[in-house]
Order: sequence, then C-alpha cells, then structure tokens
Amino acid sequence: MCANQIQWYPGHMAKTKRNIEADLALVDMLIEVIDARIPAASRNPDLQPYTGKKCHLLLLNKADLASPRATQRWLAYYRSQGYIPAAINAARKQGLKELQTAINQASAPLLDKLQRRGRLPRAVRAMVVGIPNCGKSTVINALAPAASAKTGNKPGVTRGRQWVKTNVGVELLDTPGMLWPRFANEDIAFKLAVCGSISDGVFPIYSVACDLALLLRELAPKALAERYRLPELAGSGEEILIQIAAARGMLGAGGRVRDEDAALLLIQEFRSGRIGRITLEEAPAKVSARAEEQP
Ligand SMILES: Nc1nc2c(ncn2[C@@H]2O[C@H](COP(=O)(O)OP(=O)(O)OP(=O)(O)O)[C@@H](O)[C@H]2O)c(=O)[nH]1
Ligand SMILES: [Mg+2]
Repeated sequence: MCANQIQWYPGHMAKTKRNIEADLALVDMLIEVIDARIPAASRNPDLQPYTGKKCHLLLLNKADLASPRATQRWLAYYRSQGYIPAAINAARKQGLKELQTAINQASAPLLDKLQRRGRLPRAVRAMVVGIPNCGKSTVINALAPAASAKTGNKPGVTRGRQWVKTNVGVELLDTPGMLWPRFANEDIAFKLAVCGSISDGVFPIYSVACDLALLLRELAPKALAERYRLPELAGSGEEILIQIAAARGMLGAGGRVRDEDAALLLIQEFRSGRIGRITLEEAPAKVSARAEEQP
C-alpha cells in the first residue's frame, strides 16, 4: 500500500496558517470543526499550541455519516479531556441547539468578564478552523441568517477569510481548510483521503480503496456485504474490489472486470454515507462513566 506517499501541503496552506496565527488576536474563541467519522485524524496538530489559550470548541460535524454510538463516546472522551464538544449535521442544520449551548458555555467566561468590567455585552468573535472539506463554511451558513459562505464538496473551496454575522450572538470568521506539512503516519493520511479532505488527484485512489475495503470489512461487514450484494467477504482488498465491480456489472473491453471503477465507487459511496453510518476510529477507552452521562 502506498498511502504513506500521501503528503499534501499546497503553498496556500502555509499562508492560511500565518493568517490564522495573526487573526487569533482578533477572536475570543476557536471553533475547531472536525469530521465525526475521524475525530482524531481530523484534528490538526498545528492547532494544539492554541488549545487552552482561547475558548476552544470542538465541533464533530457530519455526524449524520458517523456511527451515533461512536459519536457519543467521542463526545464523552473530549469532554473528559476538558473540551467543549458538540456533534452536528450542518448540512441539515441538525444539532444547532446543542451547538448554541456549547457556544454559550464557551463564551460565558468572556461575557462575565465584560460585565465585571462594566462593559456593554458584545457579539463573541469566533474563528472557525479545520481541515479542508470538513464543513466549516456549511457550519457558518447554518448559523447565519442567509447562506453567506461558499461551500462545495471538494477540499479548497474557501480561499480567503470572511467574517459572517449570525443572529445567535456570535460573529464567525470563515477560514480556508488547513492541513499540516507531514502526517504522523500513513493511517492519518489514509483517513483524510477517504473522508475527502485530500484532493483526489493527489493520492493513489486504487490502493486507498483497497485499504478502505479491508477496513470496512472489519468495522461494518454486514453493511458492506449488503450494499454490494457480496456473497462472501474473504480475500484481499483487491479481491473485494473485483467482487464489487463484478456485482455492479463494471466490465470493460473483452469482459475485463473494471476494478478501478469499483475503487472510485467505494470511496464515493463511503463519503456520501451510502454504505452506512461508519466511524473509522474509536475513542480511547478510558472515559469516566460520569463524563458519558453528561448532556
Ligand atoms: N453529510 C453531510 N455533509 C456535510 C455536512 N456539512 C457539510 N457537508 C458537505 O461537505 C462539503 C464541504 O462543505 P464546506 O462547508 O464547503 O467545507 P469546508 O470545510 O468549508 O471546506 P473548504 O473551504 O474547502 O476547506 C459540502 O458538500 C457540504 O454540503 C454535514 O454535516 N453532513
Ligand atoms: Mg469553506
């Protein structure tokens, strides 16, 4: 497998990083949008230095594509780590009440401080940051009175910064998606690729799809078998792709099975949730029961 060859850090991301660092002085709060299917791999290590310095809200977006139970465990885990987390489906505007509660909780200390100093309450300013294509602009539009931020189903849609006013007491700064120069391991690169945060042209689609087939067989064998009517799930990733191609009638010249088409299909259908609601990584096990009970 050559997912370890995936390293994608286009020049504009270094600029995004510089802008984010400069703009941090202007905001009260960081809203870090992560992908609920990969709540660890979608966290940018370059943002770690700011954790604790600003109110830091962790938003598990695309929760509609993730396993609800796994999402609950991730929320409990991040709560136990001192974050204010919330899970939402920004595209359908679901979970906005929870998000509002999280924003209120995160901004309460700031508003208290203003009041103590005799200042008038003002809108809280938050910077929305995260990896490409995780739904930052969609989150902003879900909170704004009208769709203000450009969105699109590929990484790199937002190019510049943009302030958007909302009617929930917060002003949001949209930022371009940001990755980091070197992924710690190939597993992270693989997960970012299958969830759509790395441009399709930059990673080896076939080998990533083979790995995805194996991972789905491990995590959601029933959903995988049912989606493609696969009689058995034995064999390598390549063999599963061949079975998918055959089941879908993907045949080329001379009756050759077009497993490269199956590779693309598998990735696209995973991304759109057609195979099922699947979280690719589990929350660390050590979560106190108390944290899990909290709303
Ligand atoms: N299923 C699902 N799709 C979502 C959700 N939120 C956003 N999307 C989709 O994800 C894609 C990316 O959304 P954007 O809001 O453009 O993502 P972004 O993080 O701003 O992307 P960049 O600006 O490219 O970094 C779009 O096709 C959205 O419709 C969600 O909660 N669920
Ligand atoms: Mg955007």
